[in-house]
Order: sequence, then structure tokens, then C-alpha cells
Amino acid sequence: AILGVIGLGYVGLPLATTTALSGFKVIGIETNKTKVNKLLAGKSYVKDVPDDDIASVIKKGSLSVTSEYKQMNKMDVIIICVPTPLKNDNTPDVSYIYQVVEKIKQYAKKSILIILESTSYPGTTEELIMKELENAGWVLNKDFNLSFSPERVDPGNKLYSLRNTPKIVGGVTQKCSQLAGLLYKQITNEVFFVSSVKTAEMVKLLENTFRSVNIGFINEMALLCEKMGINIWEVIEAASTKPFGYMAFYPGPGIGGHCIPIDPIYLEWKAKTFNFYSGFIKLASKINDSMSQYIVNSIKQILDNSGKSIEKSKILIVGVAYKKDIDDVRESPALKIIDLLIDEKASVDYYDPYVKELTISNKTISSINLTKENLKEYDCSIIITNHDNIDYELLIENLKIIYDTRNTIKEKKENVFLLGAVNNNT
Ligand code: SAJ
Repeated sequence: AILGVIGLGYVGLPLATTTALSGFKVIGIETNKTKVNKLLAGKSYVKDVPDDDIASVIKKGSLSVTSEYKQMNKMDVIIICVPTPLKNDNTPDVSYIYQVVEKIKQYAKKSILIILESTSYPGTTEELIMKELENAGWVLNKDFNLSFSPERVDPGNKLYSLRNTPKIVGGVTQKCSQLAGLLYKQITNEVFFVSSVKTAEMVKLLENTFRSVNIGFINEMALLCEKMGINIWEVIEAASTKPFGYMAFYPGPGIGGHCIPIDPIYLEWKAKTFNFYSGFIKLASKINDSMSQYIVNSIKQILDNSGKSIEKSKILIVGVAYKKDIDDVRESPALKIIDLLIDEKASVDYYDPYVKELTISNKTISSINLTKENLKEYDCSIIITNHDNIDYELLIENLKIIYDTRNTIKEKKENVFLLGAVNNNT
């Protein structure tokens, strides 16, 4: 069977490479020609996919990549991994899925198995794919079979991958479910079937909304602990000693990435169509989004207390990726914090070993080099993303003030202030 993967991004490229490595003949369709050319040159652009995996499947011909949708007519299975972002009005943008369905109508052969992996609200698979194909005269279970299976990989996670993370499958019919299960059983250790396609869509949203709500909660607790002169990080460490019934989340500068900030809004939007208003989702988003301003206010206070005004202060942001040890800056809280600092007329630089350049309100700045001389120039610095490969000793010795949003610097230092802990100077 020839496998088609539509969209070779953070979801599609690992999927296409893993399936090609496990013996499938895979055709990847990617509309971004720069990405296609990189892959053809044996180069990866997704951190979790090594260059030589790409090079070997391309060389062997088990993975072929193209921008041409007409290649769909060679596919027996089509797995849709296109982006599902938000529109400017914060509502779901499912236009990429819609476009793929139009191409399926045009090029795909009948008896195709279609699996949607892109995260979306419950009902998308049936409303957007099944209905569209049936309106075009395609007959379910004859001309096409259709399932939803959420991608559940955690970017940068070394322990869990596609193979050892149970794959959730929900089909429009039993047969659809079984067919998708047959496929995934060959590339993952465990397939977990659910009774409907909406259930499968909801599983993913529950997982990520659970994270957003718990992060919002612990951020609120961090602010409370600051008021009470208690160190939230110590409280979490102690609470985590409970062998059951507690799961640690950590305060931070807000949430980034292409999932956690977005998926709960998909669910909230769908809930509203049932006149159901989720307080948790809205509150969590509000708290998480407010962390950037909170941190800038704390910086202002700390600088004031040391006789400086934030205006004209030189501030260094340490770590701009949306989470540690990866290079992805999408929706990173660092971007918001830099914008807010610039609004306060501070002059802002950043250092991130994974992110060479950053475009902030269409100005491109590049990471500074971490040298003693450079560090001494700054009035204050903020650790936003605590990559493991940063020399924190060098920072502590050479930076006047460090505001730590990730509890990176464990020893108590006069010049180190910690989000969520009593800071004698604030
Ligand atoms: N964050 C906190 N405090 C925490 C955990 C995370 O502030 O306790 C922040 C992170 O800094 C980051 C954001 O939240 O900015 C999202 O972090 P994340 O750990 O959820 O990482 P993602 O979005 O890269 O990956 C998540 C997956 N994460 C885990 O399972 C740990 C998982 O929820 C999904 O499989 C994945 O999104 C996805 O693709 O949906």
C-alpha cells in the first residue's frame, strides 16, 4: 500500500519518516517548496527528525516528497497533517483541511482510506471531510473510509515517540476504524480504539486543555505565593512527593507552541455552538496570557528598587524558544515580553543557543554571544526559557540582575529574583 502524508510539518514529517523507515512506500505532499528542496537534499527542519533519517529514506526511495497534489492518485491511504491555526478573530481556521479535501475530490482514487491527524474540534472530520465527499457523490465505505487519529508526540521528548505512545483511533464507521487500526499497528506499539470519530477528536482536546488549565492554575498559585512570601517552587517540590493524586505543573512566563495555546480555544469555540461557556478554558487562557505583563511589571519594580528606570535600561532575554531544548519560537511568551519591554522603551537583546535570529514587529535581531564583556553591559536579564546547554554560572557571575521565570538558578543569590517566590527587593 502506498501511504500519503499531506503536510510535512511537526506532525507530518516525523510520521512520513517513521513510516518510510518501517518499510512503507510513502509520498509526502508539502506545498512549501523550500521545505521540499531541503528534504530532497537530505536535510531535516524538524528537530526530532535527524538529517540522516531523511537522507536514507529519500535515497532509498521509500519516501518521495513533492508539491504536486496530483500524486494523490497513487495513494491508498491519505493521512492529513496540515496546520489548524486560529484566525485573527480567534476562531478555528480549518481552511487547510478544506483545501486538502478539494484536492482529494480532484485527484484521489476511489476506495481511499483517509485519516485526519490535524488537531481540530469534535465534528470536523464528519462536517468537513465526510459531508464534502458525500456531497461530491463519494460513497462512504465504498469510495472512501474515514478516521481521526490525533498526533500525540511531545516535541523534543527523548523518551516518548510515535512508536511508544498509544495511538487513539476513531472511525466514522467500525470498518473505517479497523482499517486505520491495521495501518497504525504497523508503526506503533499500541492502538487504542474509541467508539466514534468525535470521541477521538475530543481526546486530543481534553489532553491539551488539561495542560492549559493546570498551567493557568499553577501560574495563579505562583502569584498568590509571592503575595504570601512563600516559594511556589518549594511547595510544588514538596507536593510532588505525594506518590499518588498529584501531578506537577510549573509556573512560567506563559504558554507557547502550536498546540497548548490553540487547542483549548478550538474546544471553547465548539462548546459555544452548544451555548456552553467553559469558565476553565477562558480563565486559564486569561491567566497564561497575563504572565508576560506580570513579568514586565516585576522587572520594572526590581529596576526601580535598584534606582533605575526601565526606560533606556539594557535588558537581556535568556532563551526565546517556546520551551527548553528546542528551537521553535512559535507563540513563544518571549516574543510578547520583548514587545512589552520595547513599549516601555527599554533596549532589548536576547541570547538563545537554538535560535540564531528573531523577527520582532518586522525587525530581525540575532542572538548575542555569551561573553563576560557582553553580559556586563546589561542592567537586567530575564530567563524565559532555560535550555540545558546554557552556562548559568557565567550569567550569575556577570549579570547585575537576573529575573528567573523557570527556577533555573537553585542557589539563593542577591541578584537573582524568582517568579513565584518572595523576592526581598520587590
Ligand atoms: N509550560 C508551563 N508549565 C508547565 C508545562 C508547560 O509553563 O508545567 C509551558 C511550556 O513552557 C510551553 C507550553 O506550556 O511554552 C506548552 O508546553 P508543553 O509541555 O505542553 O509542550 P508542547 O506544546 O511542545 O507539547 C504538547 C505535548 N506536551 C506534553 O505532553 C508534555 C502534548 O500536550 C501534545 O502531544 C503536544 O503538545 C501536541 O502536539 O499537541
